[in-house]
Amino acid sequence: EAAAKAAALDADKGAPTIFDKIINKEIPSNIVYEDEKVLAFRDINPQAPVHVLVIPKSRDGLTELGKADPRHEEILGQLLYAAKIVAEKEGILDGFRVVINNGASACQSVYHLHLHVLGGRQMKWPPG
Ligand code: DGP
Repeated sequence: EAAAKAAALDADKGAPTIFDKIINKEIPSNIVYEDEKVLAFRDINPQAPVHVLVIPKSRDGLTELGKADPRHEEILGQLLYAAKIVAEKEGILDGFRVVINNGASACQSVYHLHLHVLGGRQMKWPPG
């Protein structure tokens, strides 16, 4: 928990991120779903039996959800729909959670918008 907070505070919000390298296949990832606009791959530090990140292939200013403006409406819908496809592929449609951490106080550590798709266990509420 402390490490996550430290990483969040250290993040440079404007810089290219590790996700660019994942998108460009410069570093390997375990891809679950891909289309023209969206990439979904397994989180390196899974918090549930299924933990997949869904990202736009083009960041286009979407370092975080709070930076969204009307031009992002279409990709935001595509990301959420891709989260459903991932849940279906992973067999967790009966129960899954979609999370977006926005900003340091939410422990966002990578400034390229991403949806966490979590499932495969009983999720708790409220989240931490
Ligand atoms: P967040 O804290 O919401 O910004 O989540 C960022 C997530 O990205 C975190 O759960 C760990 C994951 N992550 C960071 N670096 C890598 C990587 O190189 N590969 C993969 N697969 N996931 C990564």
